[in-house]
Amino acid sequence: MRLFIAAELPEAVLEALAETSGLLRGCIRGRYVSSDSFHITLAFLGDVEGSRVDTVIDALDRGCAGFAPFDISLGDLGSFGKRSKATLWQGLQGAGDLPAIAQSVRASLNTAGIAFDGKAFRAHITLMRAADLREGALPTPALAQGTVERITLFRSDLSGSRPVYDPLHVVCL
Ligand code: 2AM
Repeated sequence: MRLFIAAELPEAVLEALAETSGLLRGCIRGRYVSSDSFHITLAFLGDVEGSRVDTVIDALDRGCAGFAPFDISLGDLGSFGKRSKATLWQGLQGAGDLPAIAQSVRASLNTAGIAFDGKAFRAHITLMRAADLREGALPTPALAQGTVERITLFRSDLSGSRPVYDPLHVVCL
């Protein structure tokens, strides 16, 4: 099964992201991430054997041990990839303990022998995929802050018309 570990986002931040997504709908073409799917990925594991899931959960628990809830605040819009087919995201002005948790969880996955995408962690919330940024200025994004309280192991199901993310295990900080 396809797995990733992500920070769940506080309500005020989710509302601001939905507002930014609404502003983008007026000016940028592409595939919008549904507002019930916003998250910040800490580690993308990809396909993992079902028999290894307990090991992943154990590594996630260990990686998050000792961390307490912390505040984050939304920042500017940014993009990855080609301007004609970009991943468009909103970044963070204040990331709190997110980089430290990402590092700790990744170290714990390494120790457990669980593979993951090794690209450097860059805190972002994807709002659109295949976005055409060649025309039209980006809007000023809505800003908000709130407290991150949960780090979650998600299963990603890509079999339907849009990705569905099911929580398999939640760590309450
Ligand atoms: P993205 O939003 O920047 O695309 C589920 O696919 C989550 O895992 C998304 O948040 C996605 O980040 C992230 N992710 C990180 N590395 C990935 C990869 N190599 N393939 C697919 N998703 C990846």
